[in-house]
Amino acid sequence: MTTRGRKIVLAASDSESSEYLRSTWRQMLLAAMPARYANFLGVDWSSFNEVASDGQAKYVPHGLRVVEALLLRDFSADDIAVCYADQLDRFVGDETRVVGVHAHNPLGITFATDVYAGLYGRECEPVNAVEFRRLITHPVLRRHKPHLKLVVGGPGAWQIEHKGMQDEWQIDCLVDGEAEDIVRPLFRAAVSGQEIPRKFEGHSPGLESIPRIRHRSTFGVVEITRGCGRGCQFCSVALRSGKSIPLPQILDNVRTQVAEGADAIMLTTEDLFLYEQGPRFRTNRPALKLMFESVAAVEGVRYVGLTHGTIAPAVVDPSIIEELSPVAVGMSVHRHEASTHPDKRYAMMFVGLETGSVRLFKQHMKGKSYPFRPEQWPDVVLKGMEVMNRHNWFPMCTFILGLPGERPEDTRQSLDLLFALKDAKWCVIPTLFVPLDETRLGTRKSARIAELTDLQWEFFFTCWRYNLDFFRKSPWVQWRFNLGVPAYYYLLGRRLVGGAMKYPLLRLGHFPERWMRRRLYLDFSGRAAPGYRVPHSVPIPDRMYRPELPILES
Ligand code: B12
Ligand code: SF4
Repeated sequence: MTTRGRKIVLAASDSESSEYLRSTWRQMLLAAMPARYANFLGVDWSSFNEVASDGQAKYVPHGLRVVEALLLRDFSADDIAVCYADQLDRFVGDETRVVGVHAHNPLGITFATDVYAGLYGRECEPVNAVEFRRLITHPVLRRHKPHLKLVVGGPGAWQIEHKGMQDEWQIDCLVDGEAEDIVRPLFRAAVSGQEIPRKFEGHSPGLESIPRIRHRSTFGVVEITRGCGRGCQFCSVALRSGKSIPLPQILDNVRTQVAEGADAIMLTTEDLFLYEQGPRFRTNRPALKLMFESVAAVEGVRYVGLTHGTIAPAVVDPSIIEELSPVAVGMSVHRHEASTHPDKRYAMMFVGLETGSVRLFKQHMKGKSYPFRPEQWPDVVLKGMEVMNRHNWFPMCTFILGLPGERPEDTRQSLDLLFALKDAKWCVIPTLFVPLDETRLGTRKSARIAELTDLQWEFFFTCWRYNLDFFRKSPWVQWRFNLGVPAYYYLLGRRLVGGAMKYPLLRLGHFPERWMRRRLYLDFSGRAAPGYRVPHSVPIPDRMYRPELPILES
């Protein structure tokens, strides 16, 4: 049987589209979990993506919705279908000319993903990679390849070039970076059968080029800013020029999501505190508050979630956190016993802490602490965490192990900072350095699991020990886990990475500290106090920086 198909088909993989239980955690787990063991660990994802009655996807990653909105300026809705892998053969047919695929993390080789799958063996791929391959090698694409062009774009498109998979997957064009100015001419050319370039580099578009979306995005993602000027050398979004999306456009996008069944909105940004910022990264408190309250007031919105934010603004002006909390905490989907909110809710925001080493901080990310100096970074982290926790913000923080030039004393400083955060309410995710293409560290060497030092393993597993202790639900599960730790080490871990992980891993499994005291840097026996303390206040050294002035007057 032949299908006519749609002229343009847009697709995203199941694991990148999933919003099961409104849990970003779960989606991130899918990105990091070894596919081979996913079923065994009881993790399902495909069956949870909802499909509309005509077979189209109910929600896909926001970037693909932006592409769709741009294409709807040149093509009619009947020319375009947006779907998941399982429905591709309903829409790709004889008349299809372009298939556009979104790639968030297509090979699972970015921060935090391959490291976790790698703990199960080199040949273990994360779920994301397996799901993306299932989509991009779908038989219907091969069958109709002679008359269609395959275009892949999204924040992870670089991974395909990096791993040399473009030809094997018969991808005609890879689009790297922001695509507002590229999509329309590219798809018009492809639809009319013209040759298209093998690769396009996107550049930051003008604000007016970013369209209002027409259909629902995964997790109700609504962009509030794009770009970030803090300039961290390992970060790809550092290269995007900064802008805030106008409030009417934000609210239209919220209404679009709600009209299609979303009850949760995720305010998406590289840094929440950059929204309508003033000079020198000054937080625009009134604008932020108005935006939060306006989004929360849209009928049908039950939950509001956050993506990323820096920690320095919470130290500059703690009242920002307090003022945003009625929405950020009160409408959060997350709950934890440690919250003092009446419904036990807490706000979760991704915060990149990355290192405790002032030397590495200065070298690779000194803009992150502004208006504070790099030397104040540990104080900024400790004070910022105190402020956030006080208002029931339990951030999810990342650290990067193996940054270029990392020495043992740098890892020790990160361990010292980690130890000082032992009572914090947070989740801490250790990741390994990955040189993202086109970043300033793009040509440097990746950190590798097999080369981690014993100090780095100690950092890695101490983070997870904190997380287990903070998020543990049942002592029975914990007990089973503790027993599994030595089994994992002797059956697999030792063979994969050698002995460097042994004692840190035993700490993860709650083995008595007296067995490990002489083998590990941090003393968990209770006799040693952390080297850092939460400061009473952190002075702002830049006299030109005047947080007390209203934005317009500074
Ligand atoms: C929201 C978000 C999430 C959410 C929701 C993800 C989802 N599936 O919808 C959550 C929290 C779940 C998440 C998880 C992860 N994320 Co995420 N996420 C983001 C965030 C903050 C916003 C994405 C977004 O919607 N941006 C706005 C849209 C408009 O931008 P865009 O997607 O890039 O789309 C543009 C272009 O890429 C292009 N485009 C997009 N699709 C297509 C398709 C075609 C055909 C074409 C031509 C063009 C095109 O056009 C768009 C307009 O310019 C970004 C950071 C950022 N600000 O972009 C990180 C980011 C994309 N995530 C990242 C990572 C690493 C992850 C995880 C792997 C984290 C982890 N270790 O677990 C997981 C993977 C999850 C998964 N299963 O895929 C990295 C990607 C790094 C990389 N380049 O490889 C980013 C850049 C964050 C960072 N700074 O490190 N993420
Ligand atoms: S602060 Fe965050 S988004 Fe901005 S450049 Fe640094 S890592 Fe990237």
